[in-house]
Amino acid sequence: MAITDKNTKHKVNTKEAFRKAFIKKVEEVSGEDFSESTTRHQYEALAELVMEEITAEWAVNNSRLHKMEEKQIYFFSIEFLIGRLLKAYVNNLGWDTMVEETLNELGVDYEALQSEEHDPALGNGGLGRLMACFLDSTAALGFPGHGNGIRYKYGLFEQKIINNEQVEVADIWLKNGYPFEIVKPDKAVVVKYNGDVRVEEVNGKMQFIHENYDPVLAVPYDIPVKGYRNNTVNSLRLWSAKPVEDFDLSTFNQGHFLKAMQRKSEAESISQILYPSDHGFEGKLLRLKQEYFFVCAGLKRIVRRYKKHNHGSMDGFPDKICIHINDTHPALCVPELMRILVDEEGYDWDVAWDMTIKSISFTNHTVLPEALEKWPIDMVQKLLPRVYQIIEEINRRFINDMNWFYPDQVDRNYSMAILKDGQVHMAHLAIIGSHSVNGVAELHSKILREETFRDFYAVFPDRFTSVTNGVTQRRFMMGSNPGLKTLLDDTIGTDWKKPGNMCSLEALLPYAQDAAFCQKLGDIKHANKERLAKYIKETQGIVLNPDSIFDVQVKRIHEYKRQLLNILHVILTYNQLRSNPNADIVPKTYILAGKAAPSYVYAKEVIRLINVVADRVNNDPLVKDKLKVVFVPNFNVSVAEIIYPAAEISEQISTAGKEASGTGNMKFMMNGALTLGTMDGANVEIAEAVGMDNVFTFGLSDTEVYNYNTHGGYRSLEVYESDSRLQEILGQLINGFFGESAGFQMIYDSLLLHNDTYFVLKDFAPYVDIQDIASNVYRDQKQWQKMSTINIAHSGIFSSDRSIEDYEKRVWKVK
Ligand code: RUG
Repeated sequence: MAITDKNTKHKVNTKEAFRKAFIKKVEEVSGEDFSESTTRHQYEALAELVMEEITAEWAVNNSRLHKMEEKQIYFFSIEFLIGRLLKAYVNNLGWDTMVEETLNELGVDYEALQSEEHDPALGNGGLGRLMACFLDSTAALGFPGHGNGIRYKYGLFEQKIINNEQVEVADIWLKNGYPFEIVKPDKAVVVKYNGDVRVEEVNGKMQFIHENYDPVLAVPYDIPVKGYRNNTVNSLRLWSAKPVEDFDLSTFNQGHFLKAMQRKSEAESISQILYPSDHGFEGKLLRLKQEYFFVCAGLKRIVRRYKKHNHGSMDGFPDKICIHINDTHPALCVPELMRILVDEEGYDWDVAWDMTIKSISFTNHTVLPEALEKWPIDMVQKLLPRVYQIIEEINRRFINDMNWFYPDQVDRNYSMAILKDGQVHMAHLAIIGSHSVNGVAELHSKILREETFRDFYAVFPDRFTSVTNGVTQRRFMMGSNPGLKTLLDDTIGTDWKKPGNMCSLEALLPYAQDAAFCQKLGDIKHANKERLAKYIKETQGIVLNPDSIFDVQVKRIHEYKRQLLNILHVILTYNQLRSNPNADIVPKTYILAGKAAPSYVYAKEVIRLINVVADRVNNDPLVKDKLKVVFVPNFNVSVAEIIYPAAEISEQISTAGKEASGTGNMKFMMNGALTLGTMDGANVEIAEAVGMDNVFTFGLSDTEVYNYNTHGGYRSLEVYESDSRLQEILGQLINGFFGESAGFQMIYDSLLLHNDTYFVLKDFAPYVDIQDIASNVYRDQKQWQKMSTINIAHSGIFSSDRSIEDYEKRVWKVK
């Protein structure tokens, strides 16, 4: 518990010292005697104490990093879904027992205190959460790795369910201030938009001068990323947009009050809101502005700092700096770094290109065509005139080289262009401008190589690699499932908790046969189910049966993730129970949660269907305790931390080939839930790790889906006509069964008239069968707990520590 770093100034390292410091701090923040303090005051006090401790370490760490002796990694990402930080800081400091015991003695409710922290929703889902897990693991492993993104004023909307429908409410996460950031106005930089590029010849060299531009100020806010019980403190830098002059006084003095205000709000709009779509391409100028904003500001600061500590030279930049781009949103790093190297640092194009490629690596996170970003050429040209010229030149040289090396493949060469069909293809830019391109699970990487980027793979085979995603066990297991953590410590010792060491959980394997261990594991799960049931009772008034199977699907609502398949099966079970209320079925509770992009009408219909079905089922006395359906509103990191430990079945049922990896599947697994899923994304590797006997798999393979799709899909009507269960269920969607106004024509049509793009009906029968198999296994609790133990024992490879170690070896080569 004691802080060992001798450079640490603060000495809150004994219970007594902490107790005193805490009481004093509460009195400072509240201006009242401790006995009068509110939970809010107590939260603010603890947050301040934690920050004082961490910032002291941060300063030491930063001055070491500034010397640039070690190679540094920068994650550029448009999303960082960090979740609440207080408890994670407390744990990483090694303060957990001290804090828990002291607060308990002082009569302070630690859980309530933690709930005072607004969960910052600065990401949509898997993409942003992955970055947060990677930051945690990078620091835990002692690597210098930092995040670079946007400090959105409004995070992802808060989801409410009103009349069974999703209603979006603004998420004002900064309303009460945020104690874990430090604003650094002295490190603000200017980002330039629009304007013209003038070319001038100076000493025989062309100079490109960007003028008449619209400047916007990027102001950094830094959040410390504290390593687990070590003295690494890295940084997450989030940029906020401000007008260069807070107020355009000259315009105002000329009487143009509105115009002066408009400049201010135009600048601020850049970091105003996180786009609520995690896959669809947002054809908005503002989105492009956002992408350039954090790329330009981030690179400027990295270059400045690098030069400052390297006598003003950029020569060794690629040996010391890794710019890792998280999907294509930061792909403008490629032309922007070229612009800095060529225009500002005076390098020849070829040298600059070599340095750029060596510095940048790219992770792709999706193969969905609608998510592969493209921007209209004229938009990029107007907004970013010099950057566009550089993209044009990169494209020209690339196509020239291709035509030189592969003169007989002109069509293929052109298909790989960055500029084509009037658009800038961001994935092509990212691949051409990076030394490493990876997918996020083995299957996904294979699809990238063989389908999506097949031509690029033929040209750059060595550039392609694969790194399977991972999640931080420190938040999603040790932090959120204390019962399990203690059981593991008592059973196999504490070594598994050391960063990078989670695979030693395999020592648990012999206990899969141990009745006493399995009994304890079952008891912990039951307690976690009771905790979730209590939360749902308190927040939604729905009473759950903790003895029923908790079958959970929580993730963004998307057609390809097929929440629809899940709910169609629920309707089937309901129909079966209505016709035979005494049927001998294992009681089941279906728990779903997730947000739909506000403009994604179909996904919102699926949410409505789930809620309508839940209403009907939960209020039907016929099914009593045998079937319950809950849609938990406003799924976010904090809610997730209550749900994962309570789950018994982890629904991972995407159409094969569509889910790049998934990371929820890993969080469920390490909490002992059994995966019920398709062979898609990282499910494949989960199945390989635990063996096919310890997962429930079903459905079409990615190859079968691909083959159907290359031949125009399958005939959903045929499946429908041959399955009376489907006829009844789909009929109920449109015949008023769920109430006069509760028709679901859009869903019905998508399945039958529009040929069921995501193979819901095709996979329905195998899904029903595997659900039955899972329920039957559940009757044998010994067998179930054995499978659960095997899943936990093999979950070590899905730690983000392992992912970071793989990136280190395959991509960054920091050591
Ligand atoms: O959909 C993918 C998930 O399969 C994956 O696990 C996650 C992290 O790699 O990224 C998700 N994703 C992809 N979110 N947004 C995108 C497209 O930008």
